Amino acid sequence: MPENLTTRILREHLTGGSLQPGAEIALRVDQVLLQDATGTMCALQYLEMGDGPVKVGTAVQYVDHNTVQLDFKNPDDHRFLQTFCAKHGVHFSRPGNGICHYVHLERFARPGEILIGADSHTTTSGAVGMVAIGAGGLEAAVALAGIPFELGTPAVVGVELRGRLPPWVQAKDVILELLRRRGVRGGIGRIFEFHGEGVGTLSVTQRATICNMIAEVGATTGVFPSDERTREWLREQGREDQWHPLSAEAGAHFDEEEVIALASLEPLIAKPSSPGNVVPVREVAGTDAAQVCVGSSVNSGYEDLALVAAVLRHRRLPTSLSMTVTPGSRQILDTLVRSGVYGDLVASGARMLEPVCGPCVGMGQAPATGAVSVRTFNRNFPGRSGTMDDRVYLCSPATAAATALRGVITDPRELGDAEPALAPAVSNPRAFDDQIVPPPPQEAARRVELVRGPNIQPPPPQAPLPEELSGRVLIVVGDDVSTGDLSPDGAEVMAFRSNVAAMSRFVFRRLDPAFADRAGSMGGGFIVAGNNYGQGSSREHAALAPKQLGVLAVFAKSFARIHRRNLIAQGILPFTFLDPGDHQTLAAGEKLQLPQVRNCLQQGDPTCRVVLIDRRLEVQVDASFTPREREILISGGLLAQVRAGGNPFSVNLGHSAAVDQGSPFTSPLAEPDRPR
Ligand code: MIC
Repeated sequence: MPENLTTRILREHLTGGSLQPGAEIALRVDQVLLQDATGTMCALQYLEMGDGPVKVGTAVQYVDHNTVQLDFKNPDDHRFLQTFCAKHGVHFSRPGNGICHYVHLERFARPGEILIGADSHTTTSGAVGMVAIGAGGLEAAVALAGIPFELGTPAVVGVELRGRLPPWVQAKDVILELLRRRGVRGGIGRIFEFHGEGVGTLSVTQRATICNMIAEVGATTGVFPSDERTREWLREQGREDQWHPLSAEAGAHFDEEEVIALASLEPLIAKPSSPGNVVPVREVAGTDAAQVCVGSSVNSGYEDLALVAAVLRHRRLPTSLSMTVTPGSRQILDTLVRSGVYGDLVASGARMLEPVCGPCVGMGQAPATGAVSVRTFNRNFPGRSGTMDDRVYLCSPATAAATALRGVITDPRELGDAEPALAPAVSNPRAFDDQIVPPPPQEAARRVELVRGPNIQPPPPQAPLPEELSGRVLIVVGDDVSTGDLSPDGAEVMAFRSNVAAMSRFVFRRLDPAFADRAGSMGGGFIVAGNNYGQGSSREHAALAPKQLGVLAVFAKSFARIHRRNLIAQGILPFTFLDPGDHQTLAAGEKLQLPQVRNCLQQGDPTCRVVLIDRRLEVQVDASFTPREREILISGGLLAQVRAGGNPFSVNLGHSAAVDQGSPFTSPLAEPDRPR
């Protein structure tokens, strides 16, 4: 049968299992992407598995999330990461170089390779024909250790693109169209592969926009072919030698099919407070907007910002409106300056931000009470902007520019038939290569001392699953709870990403401010949830922090992909209800017992029993874990399992001593003669 591109890349990297839908496979990893907000925990967990250089071809640590340095915590993380990289063979991209996904696309992404990244939008690199998958920090650490990445074989959805986008309709509208069709759960367990004549009409950065937000559909990733446009991109980046053509074979089979006629699309917008809440812009046109934010790991490319500048050239923003613009990388920033685009934006009254994640993760620029904020970002989960009852809309740069100009949500087609001409890009792609520091030779690396500040503390320990679990239901939540509710965005909480105990105080802050105290007084317990629990980011803190509070298992109608993996990696049992109606049965405060749960997993039973002690009731939950998942859960987590040498695909890390779990205010890692 003619093969699609996804299957080809997976097959070429297969180290175990077989490529049958749903069956477990193990994949050789070529590249690992890390960012600072998930990177510190990743590094600490790597050090708990072993020492020495990472065992992956290319690993890059970016600093782009926690860049608001309100006190010592974030700079301490940066310094720790910089020394970790130098000591362990990882490239280090200093703060200001840009948002990890843009810089990775510019400097490292390669057709045909596999990238695992500790960030859900790692999928962006699919734009050049990579299989690029987001994962938790611990899973990224395992990949750094050279252990293949394991997953259930995803279904491949072929998305045929026909024709060409009309004026004012952009790549963002293509992915918003997919979100309109499928919602935020419609991509779970799937890779979306784009093909058809319309593909060639899209540049690599347009493809990156689509791949970035494929994460919002819940997908494993998105993949574009590597074609002449890819070659053009790599040439512009001074890396044409890394190009080779890749595409699906003619008549390739796909498990599911979608067709998008590009010419028939219109400007779309996601209303508050879900990326899946998509309507045509014309339906909400005329809504007052107080803020417009352009940028983030999506729509921060040169063409995105140059279009906004062209719309605003020689115009002034309405006084009632505040606008921010974020370039995706130092290279893009430089191009904006050389091409005159920066000047046009400044003159319009826009606030120019540095190339970091910034307002996309609630690092400043929170909207005013009740105000509408129109953003080109990828997520608008409730409260993510920093304002708890925010009203954030997601749209393309064209719609954002038209909205900024008029002060009300505006369909950009109202600005005329043709888009304005863009200032030609004057760029110097390799000018900043030396800002990404390659790791030193091994001899020098050995002499590097890790510098670990007082806020950097080890993750909660992993202990084997006991024979039975008991405790109370701590909270019952509904559908689509995002990881932002478990591990909130913003400068205040994210500064505790390397201190799980401190961070755990903020779990469910928005939905139930007393949660942490209650979990503490009850000695831990269970979470009951609806569909798509843990949607959104890859932050394993959404599992680490509940673990710190003693959460033992989550019962949900369904789980988001990465969060489910993070729960398993941290030894929290993710059960789905056999009867979704049981979501109503398990009330908050209910005392539960899971008798013989260890045995249930050991036997591979398809279901486990949950006893409601006071009501003498019993419900059955789905326990159809894969053999590997069962093994991890029984060990108490992925770290425990790898350290016990239990990983079926594991390589010898050469070493497995634990990092000192002692005083957080001393730095055991900095002691040069400490045997490790
Ligand atoms: C996001 O967009 O939600 C983030 C912030 O980039 C996260 C990573 C994190 O929480 O550190 C993600 O996408 O995984």
